[in-house]
Amino acid sequence: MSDIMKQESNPSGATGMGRRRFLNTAALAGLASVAACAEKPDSLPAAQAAPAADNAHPGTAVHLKPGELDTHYGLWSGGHTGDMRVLGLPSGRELHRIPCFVPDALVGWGITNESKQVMGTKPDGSLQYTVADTHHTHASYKDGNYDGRYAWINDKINSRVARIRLDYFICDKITELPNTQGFHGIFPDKRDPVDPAINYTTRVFCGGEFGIPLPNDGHGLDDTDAYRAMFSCLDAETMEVRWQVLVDGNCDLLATSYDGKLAATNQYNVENGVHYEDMMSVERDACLFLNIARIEEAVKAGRFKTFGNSKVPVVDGSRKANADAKTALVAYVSVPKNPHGVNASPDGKYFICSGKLSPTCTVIELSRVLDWFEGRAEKLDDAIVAEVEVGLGPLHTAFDGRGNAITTLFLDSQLVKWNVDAAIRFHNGDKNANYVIDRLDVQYQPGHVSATHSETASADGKFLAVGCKFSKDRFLPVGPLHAENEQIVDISGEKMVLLADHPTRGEPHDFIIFKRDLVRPKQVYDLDDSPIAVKDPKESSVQREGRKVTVRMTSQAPAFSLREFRVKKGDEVTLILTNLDKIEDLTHGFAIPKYNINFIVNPLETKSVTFIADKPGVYWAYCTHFCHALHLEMRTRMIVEA
Ligand code: RUQ
Ligand code: CUA
Ligand code: CA
Repeated sequence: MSDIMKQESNPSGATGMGRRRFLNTAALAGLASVAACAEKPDSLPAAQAAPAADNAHPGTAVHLKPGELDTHYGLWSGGHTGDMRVLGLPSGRELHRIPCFVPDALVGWGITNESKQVMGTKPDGSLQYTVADTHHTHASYKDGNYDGRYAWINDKINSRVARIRLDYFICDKITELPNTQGFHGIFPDKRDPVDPAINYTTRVFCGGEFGIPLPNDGHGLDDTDAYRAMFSCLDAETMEVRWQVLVDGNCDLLATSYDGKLAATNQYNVENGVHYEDMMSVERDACLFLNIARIEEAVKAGRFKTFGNSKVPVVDGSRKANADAKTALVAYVSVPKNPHGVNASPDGKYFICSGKLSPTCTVIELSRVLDWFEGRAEKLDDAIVAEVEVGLGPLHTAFDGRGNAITTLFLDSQLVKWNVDAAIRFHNGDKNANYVIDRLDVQYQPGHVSATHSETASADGKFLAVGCKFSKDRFLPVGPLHAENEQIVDISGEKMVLLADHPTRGEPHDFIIFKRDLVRPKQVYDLDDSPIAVKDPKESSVQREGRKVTVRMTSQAPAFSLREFRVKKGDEVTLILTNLDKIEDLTHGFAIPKYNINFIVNPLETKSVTFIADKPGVYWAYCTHFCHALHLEMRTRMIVEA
């Protein structure tokens, strides 16, 4: 084991004062090589030992018997695959993937007309984008807890937000943010800032990470001082962008308060740098607090601009325009060097901002931020009620609902469990306040962490999942790219107990975990969900209007309602297929060889595809989803006449 590894795996107590330092470039380079180096298996640290008997507690069983159901759902960002993963927890079994930003041949996502409409197309009908980089996923709230209506997920590459309906587990809307590049953090609000009757999510906030010229139309290319980033607010129902706030620095992760009044985003680039050295050149960056009611008043009063072709009102959230608390829309709270995650504690009192390049977490009391906005406090920095060392490379924080925070330490490869109240006492001079309760080595370099109902008022501290960016020796090698390691940890006792490793293909990022009874997934569609449904096999038809041909068809195991259909070479064919099987899970597929078409239709679901019949011949369109003993026989002939 290398010395640096040993030093990093210090399992006990608060970090020594000797380690209190901000990381510089050289230190980071050294530590990065620890993460990346291919060490021989025998030189790696031993796996986590089984907990000693006195640490043992009833805990969480991850190994379910065959047929046993998980108690929780997990909604996971899929990363590069542009989809949302649905896991059963605590087993970690993957149940489903909901395609959002990237085509998918099971669902026919990006292939059917309906999905293309959601994804967005170019004038020629092809998809606007086919790549994505999803990071964060969060769900809608009511009364401080998830309400099972919607989830949202971001695409950082093309600044898009996808909404998932949690009844059908499908993506139903995608919005592309204007004036934004590198859209990173996302978080729904938890209630209305003004109207107490609206105790559920009506807005979704989005943080833009990269500064760009505004509008980004070819002007000001090298005027990097004028590059700016944007914070956006979407309407949760319509998914339209309501307003934006132009900020100095950048937005990264997001959190929202339980009273709806504040949203926060951490900044690692107050320097407005364009190179990484510039971005880490000052010792303190910021955590921004946005006063939602004031921003919406400013928009109403017409105090906004627009940029380029976008009609979205943009208010001024720059430091200069927001120095006066009485009128400020945004408060810039100073936090240490290049912070990462910001997370809202379940008691509604604090936002915790992780230091990343500083070994600290900063605890910011929300009522004090509001005091500043409302003229009751002079100094904004008084809102910082603790800034305590937790270990090297703190990134994200989960909560157990018992006053403890659990933070990932990327460089230390650890989870640290610390008590927020004790940290505040320590910060106020009580050096006997031992705020660090436990440390657990994880394998390795953890990023995201989330616990059962972690960022809700119902956080119950049962178990958590931690997304480790490197698995090194934990799984069979599969070429140069190793699996990442998602670990399940029991947090129900004082000591954290590692329960299981799960390999996952990179790079999944963030997730939420909630009780299974929060959602009631529908088992069959309603025929009326689609305005073009073919409700009876007798309605099956092939209709021609000039060169446009519409083929209407149904499926019922083991047959399609048309045994064949004829079109002419060069026709534009629209094929509409309704699955009239009504039994849950009796799904059929529909593929046409050489025409790049494949999709499924679930019970009573309707989908359509449009294509040019440019290749004459016989094409057996067949069922691609095993449905019946005669599944292989379930086919129809598309005959394309020359
Ligand atoms: S952020 S590892 Cu997009 Cu994932 Cu913190
Ligand atoms: Cu229908 Cu297989
Ligand atoms: Ca910085």
